[in-house]
Amino acid sequence: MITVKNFVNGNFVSVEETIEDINPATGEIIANIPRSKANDVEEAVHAAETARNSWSNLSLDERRGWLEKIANALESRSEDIAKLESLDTGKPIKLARAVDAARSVANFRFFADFSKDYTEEKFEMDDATNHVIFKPVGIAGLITPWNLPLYLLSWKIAPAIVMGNTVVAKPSELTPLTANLLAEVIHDVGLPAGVVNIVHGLGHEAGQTIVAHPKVNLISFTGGTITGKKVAETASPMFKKLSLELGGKNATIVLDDADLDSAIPEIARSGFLNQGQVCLCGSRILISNNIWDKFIEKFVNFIDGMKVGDPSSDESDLGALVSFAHRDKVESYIHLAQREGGEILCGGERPNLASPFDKGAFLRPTVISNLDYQSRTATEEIFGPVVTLHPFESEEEAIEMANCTDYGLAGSVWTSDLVRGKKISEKIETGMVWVNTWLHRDLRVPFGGVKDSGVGTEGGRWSLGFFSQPVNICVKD
Ligand code: TXE
Repeated sequence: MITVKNFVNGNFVSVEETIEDINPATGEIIANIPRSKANDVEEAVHAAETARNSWSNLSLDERRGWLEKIANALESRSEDIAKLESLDTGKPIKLARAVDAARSVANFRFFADFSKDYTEEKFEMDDATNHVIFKPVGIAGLITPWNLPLYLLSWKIAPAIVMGNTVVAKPSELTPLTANLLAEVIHDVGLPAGVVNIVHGLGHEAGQTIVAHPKVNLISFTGGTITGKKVAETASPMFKKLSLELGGKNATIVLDDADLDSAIPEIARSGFLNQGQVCLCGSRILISNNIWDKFIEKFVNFIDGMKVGDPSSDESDLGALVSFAHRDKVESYIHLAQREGGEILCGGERPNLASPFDKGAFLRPTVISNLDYQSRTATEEIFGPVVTLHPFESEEEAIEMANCTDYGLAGSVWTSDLVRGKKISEKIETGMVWVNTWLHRDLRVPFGGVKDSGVGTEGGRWSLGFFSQPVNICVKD
């Protein structure tokens, strides 16, 4: 049993009440974590405020050096990250190693390196020079979800602190363990006290208190669209800098000239990576009528062969969903799909697993066809191992179908004609589109959605811009 404490002002501190943390693959309680209240958040904000001046007075190079130290120390604990992430989320350990552990280290290393040129911009006039400098915003409130816990927390902490802000972060109460590991790493490397504070607890308590705190100047939130609306309702009238990375219902468009043998494993990855619990997952697959039968046969065969089970086994392609409540939600969408006339081509039920995994929140990967593309199942975010298939006649129809949801995060197009692929991508109303690939990330590029998928853009210089305040100093010659 792991005991998790808050990390405030460089110390690990207990709070009065705790919450149980459950391993969703077995139902076992694995940790007790703090249920922080307003006074606990207050202490963290006070620590962040006290550390503000000295941290922002360090040079950019000095702060970059701290990021490198954190990256190296995190890297030496990569296997611990993978194990804890797999235990806490139910995801396969091979995924936690390749994605969660690797990317968490890479985030610190990337921003340490990439920020070196983000110093000052100059705009000359005939008789004056404008110097644009980048100041810290102040105290950053960072709120993160359970699907990619340390990956997303480090994606926010690294640019926030390198630009001179101090941080109060609240990880998801469902997956607190790797945030705790990061606190240990930060403690071990000796980062100045109060620069990063981590407060555990419930969203409507600790999370809401951070968002509403008058001394927290900036909020970066990743999570569900409904929660994002609540965060915006609180933060916007307080004129806080706000970034909301919310949900998606991303379309995967398969044109008739796609090379199905190479595309299908990638389309399957895009539908089912992390049990379909990635905001970028391609959960609506739009398929040209000309290849509909061929696609279905190959795709369903591939998905049926995916192995669901013990997350610690290298054999498992899918592990457990993050919680029993979340599996209930995903299953309720499978039932809705049946009521909406959908035909389940594979999955749709829980797998038969041996003890202790018979008690876990597992679900077989599910493929559904025969649904109207405007049905609720095909337009609402399910965030689980469920994809729907829809035929189209023409490119125009595919684009109309892709754009018919309230979301606008990502999408992918599969074709052997790259010009055609790029042309279609330009018409898709999302923040990101991949052609013949998916989740192929370059950390320098903008990341963010349109419509109900959020506001604000992170990634590369967009993150550095968000976590800093540009100030123009115009000097007359
Ligand atoms: O996330 P929440 P939930 C989607 C997905 C999922 C749905 C709900 O569809 O089924 O959202 O998931 C904190 N003020 N995504 O309910 O509530 C919370 O403690 C401040 C997509 O589990 O959005 C956690 O730290 N904070 C998504 C974080 O918000 C609050 C990833 C996210 O939790 C709060 C996760 C409040 N009032 C779910 N209420 C993605 N975009 O990747 C909650 N929180």
